[in-house]
Amino acid sequence: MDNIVKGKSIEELKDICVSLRKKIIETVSKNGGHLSSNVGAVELIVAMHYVFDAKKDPFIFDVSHQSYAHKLLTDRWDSFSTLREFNGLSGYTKPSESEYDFFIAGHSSTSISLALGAAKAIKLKNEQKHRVPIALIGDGSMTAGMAYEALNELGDIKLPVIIILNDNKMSIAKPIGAISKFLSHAIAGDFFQKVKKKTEHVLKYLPDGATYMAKKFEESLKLITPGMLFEELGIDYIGPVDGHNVEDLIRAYELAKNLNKPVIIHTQTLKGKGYEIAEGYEENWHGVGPFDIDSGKSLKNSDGKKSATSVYSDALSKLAKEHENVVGVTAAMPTGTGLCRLMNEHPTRFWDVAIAEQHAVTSMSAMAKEGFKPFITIYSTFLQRAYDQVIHDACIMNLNVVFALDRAGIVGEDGETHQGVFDISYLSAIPNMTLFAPRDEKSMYRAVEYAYKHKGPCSLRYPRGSFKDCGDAEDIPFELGRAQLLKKGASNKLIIGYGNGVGKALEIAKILKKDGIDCAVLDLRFVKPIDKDMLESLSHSYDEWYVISDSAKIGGVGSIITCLKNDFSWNSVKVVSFEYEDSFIKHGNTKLVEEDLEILPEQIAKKIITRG
Ligand SMILES: Cc1ncc(C[n+]2csc(CCOP(=O)(O)OP(=O)(O)O)c2C)c(N)n1
Repeated sequence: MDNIVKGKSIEELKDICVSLRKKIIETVSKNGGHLSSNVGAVELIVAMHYVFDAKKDPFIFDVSHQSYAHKLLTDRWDSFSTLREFNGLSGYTKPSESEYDFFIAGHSSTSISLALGAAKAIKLKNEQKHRVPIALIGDGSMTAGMAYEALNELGDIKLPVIIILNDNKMSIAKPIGAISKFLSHAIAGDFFQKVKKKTEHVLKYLPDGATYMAKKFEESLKLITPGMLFEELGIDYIGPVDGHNVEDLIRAYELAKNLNKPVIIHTQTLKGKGYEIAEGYEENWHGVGPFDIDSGKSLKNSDGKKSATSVYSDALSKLAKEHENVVGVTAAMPTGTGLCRLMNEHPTRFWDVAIAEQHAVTSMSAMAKEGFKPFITIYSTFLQRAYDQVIHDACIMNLNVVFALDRAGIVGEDGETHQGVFDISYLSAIPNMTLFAPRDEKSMYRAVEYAYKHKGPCSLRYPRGSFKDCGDAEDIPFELGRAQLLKKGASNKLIIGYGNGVGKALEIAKILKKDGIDCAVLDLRFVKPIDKDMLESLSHSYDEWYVISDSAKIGGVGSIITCLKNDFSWNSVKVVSFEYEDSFIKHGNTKLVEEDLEILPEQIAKKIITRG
């Protein structure tokens, strides 16, 4: 592929930016995606392709949700219409999709570590003259500990790595923490502005509006600029640079390239730039579904059902009003997790701690030690990052901590990096941990009530979007380790549902009934501790058990039941699990993904019939 930006004039580059923005807005308005992050990063990426070479320099996009312009500049213009579709382009970077994508990403704050790793490899391979890694990271992603672990080493070993900090003063929501305040405060400060003016005429060769903290000014400026933090860490600082001015960006990038050291270029951008409705601090334009470009109105057809997230948020709000010791935390997802409501209602008891899942778990563990009841509300996929804290700080101490896992199961268009399928496997192995799940809206209230009473660490999981319909199944309180038999059957078949799998189990039972097969249906409710007595008694009437749960098969519900069955020698019972097989699940519309995995209710019913 020819690099279409190399050698172009500034005016031509500006035109390229216009057409990239247009294409991004048009495509996202149809397919959904990360609108405001992408239009905000267009110039940063065009300048990257102008100064560096994506064929040899590792281009590393943090989270990579802002990489659309890079995709469009690297052979994917024509296929861009398939963005986030099943079998189409991913919404994130993906080396299997393009040789220009150095790495996958989806979880935040990995870019500086990746860049440093690449820099070590480049050095060992003696390729430093021709290659330099570039990490593009947002101010939101700079709130996570991992970024500082990498900076810590980078400042010490001083390999050439270029970090482009895209500071739009937004994470998904408002950025949290001292560091983001420091970045903006220092730049806006009066004193800084005065010194900057003085410095500018000395450093005329630098980009307009930018100030390179050259050595001789270093000491005087250190105390008042955001460069302070980075320079103290041993990383050169260039900035602030207008992140929508390609010319300034090119000059800053070239300067950084020539330094041959670790450098951070602090750029300032406007999230949503170029699509007026989304510009600025509009959290709801971070990730969007299809929308009308003129009005900005969503085109998504609502099924009229409440999302599991908002039911959880309602239930927790009720609980928090009743009990003063209820507290809670989200890691940079106040709206996504529904905790924003709690943060408004009880601003002293609910916190957004930024992209800091590990810190969220450990700090809430200490609150539990002090007698509070924390609801740690995190997406299933993001709790992976805090696995050690779950074991080391919550479970060994056997603390009264609740893990509320949102987006458990297949999440759709975000794909591999975001699927919430591993939590049962990774949590069930931990001593003291109790795992349970609501099946529908009504049982979510019961689950949240139960979580409050439970002694020791526990976790409840619920899906993205709304629960599957469970009809008028009796609404009973959760009781530790107790399942609920929803329906007896005349055949030898028992369908065991867990969480959102219960609605699906009922649907499968309905389909099979039409074929003359009358199955029993069990809502397992607890996967740990599991209802041994109920399962033992059911083994006398039903010897074919089918497990339905939105979770990985290995270590999932079926495997827990199989272990139990073997322990208790119910050898006549056959257990078949329809959980996810041992491979990463692709992105795309959830129904299409499930169809591909052959786990739609009709497909499962067919398989059960075929087994006889
Ligand atoms: C470990 C982890 N936690 C949470 C998220 C969800 N998330 C995706 S993007 C984002 C905000 C990133 O903000 P920033 O880096 O400033 O990028 P911007 O979209 O503002 O350009 C968050 C919290 C994530 N991707 N990874």
